[in-house]
Amino acid sequence: MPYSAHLDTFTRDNLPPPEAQPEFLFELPELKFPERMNCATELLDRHVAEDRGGRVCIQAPNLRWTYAELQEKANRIANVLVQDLGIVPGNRVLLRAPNNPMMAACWFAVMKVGAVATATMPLLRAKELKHVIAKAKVTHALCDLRLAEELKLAAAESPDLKHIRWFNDASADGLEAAMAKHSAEFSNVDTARDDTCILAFTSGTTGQPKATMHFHRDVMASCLCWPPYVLRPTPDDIFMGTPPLAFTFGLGGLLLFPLSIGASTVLLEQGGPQDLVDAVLKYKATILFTAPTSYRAIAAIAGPLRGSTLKKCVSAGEALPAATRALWKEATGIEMIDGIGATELMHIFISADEKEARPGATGKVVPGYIACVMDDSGRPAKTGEIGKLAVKGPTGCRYLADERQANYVKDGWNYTGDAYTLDDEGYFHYHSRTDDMIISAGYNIAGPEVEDALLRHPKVAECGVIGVPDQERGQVVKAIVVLRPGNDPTPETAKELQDYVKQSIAPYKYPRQVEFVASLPRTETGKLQRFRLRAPK
Ligand code: 3UK
Repeated sequence: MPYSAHLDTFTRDNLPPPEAQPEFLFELPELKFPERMNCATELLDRHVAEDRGGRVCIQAPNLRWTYAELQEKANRIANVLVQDLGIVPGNRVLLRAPNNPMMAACWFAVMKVGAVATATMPLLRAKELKHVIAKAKVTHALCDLRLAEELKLAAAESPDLKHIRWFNDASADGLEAAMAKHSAEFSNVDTARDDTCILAFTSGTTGQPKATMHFHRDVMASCLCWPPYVLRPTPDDIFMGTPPLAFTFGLGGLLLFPLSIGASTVLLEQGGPQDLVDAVLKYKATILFTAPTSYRAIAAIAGPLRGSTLKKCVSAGEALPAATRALWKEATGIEMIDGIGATELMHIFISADEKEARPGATGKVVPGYIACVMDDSGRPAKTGEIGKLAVKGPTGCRYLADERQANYVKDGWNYTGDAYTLDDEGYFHYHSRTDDMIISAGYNIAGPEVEDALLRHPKVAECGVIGVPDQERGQVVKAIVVLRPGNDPTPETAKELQDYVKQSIAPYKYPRQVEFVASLPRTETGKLQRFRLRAPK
């Protein structure tokens, strides 16, 4: 048996069998990890041990913690978990809060005690929480008092979940009161590099969410590939953004990556366009992480960001339309860094920095990974030919006890479910989700390309393009459009948009149907829920 610090072997027992797992690559010298490692030691304690304890680590409204202060909080919470709540290495701890410093301290405490962090999106309701708790066999929960209601409902029907502590709670039985009774010292559990430390649930636009398993070494690998090779931050950078810490895009961009290099992060509970513009100026943020739609919404009021401290803007979660890239550059002067990542692979594996960026392309494969566009028989497609994106690297898909493992991993490759082309300069171009390709009168049409064309029209705020069943053509292209304020949802406007698309891309791609709506259905991670657009009303 390989070494493990887990006394509760639930995650190890529920790994996919070796033959169902992807191949893992550790070619880069920095990815040769020691057999035992704890990512909290690397990301947090190391800075204090190396005399950087006094540096600013996390800021939030009316709060500023140094590395030493975050370490102290995390140690106290770790002591509460072990001494008051009887945690055992390998137990699953549900974490639930808006993005705030206590959430970060709890996350590190869970790493320190060798347990498994199961963070949940703030908007989840009791029914969804119950599923997470049952699937991950959650035994403990640390939750922001303001999000207590739904968790209490779920806990009442979840016999596995025995211990809950509320934080940002001033009462005598809150987590803060318990922390005050415990030591600020804690010696981290000596976990194995391949002990699971997070269970990240997929945002799941369809079907039951899947739990992806990541090891201590995966957390470190995500910090050692895309950040140093593409983002290239410095210890003086100030990170900021909107993705929830329960989403690995947010966990990496707003917590792991800044801490991995001794930089600082700003955690905001509110991520509306005006909140973000104000916060960038107030905290002098230099790096911003958010989704394409959010950049589009901020662009309208982004004037003050031009010439500000903001230098790097990262977009992920959904394809970045070339129209949005252009709009952002016009508004701020900044060329965005696009990157495709996935919960299954922890973070970004294809991307381009601000100098290498090409409108309409996601970028090149990130060092540490290899990527390929495959044809239907699982062989590399020809240059320029549309196929399925397949990836391998130091991280990869392991679904906890889930038959759908075989859909994502084939022949050692991770299939992300995206249709891509590769050009002869090594740039990968996104077309659509594999199952979202529209087939109309024998033509393959990628919805996002039509969306990009529509987004260039000055009357369009947001849009989604889908295929709807049609007797004659199999499917026809339908656009669902949110107009900018002051424009009328009339047949004339629809005709104007149709003509506009016909003029900018191949005419057979134009939307034969146009519907105007007030807003589009999106996940908490900013993704358009196409299946809801397709559902008959
Ligand atoms: C889509 C993109 C085109 C794509 C994520 C960065 O989004 C993340 O993880 P999810 O598991 O979804 C994965 C899927 O989302 N996608 C994401 N980024 C892009 N499509 N261009 C992009 N730049 O369909 C992918 O398969 O929610 C993103 C870091 C960590 C993440 N978890």
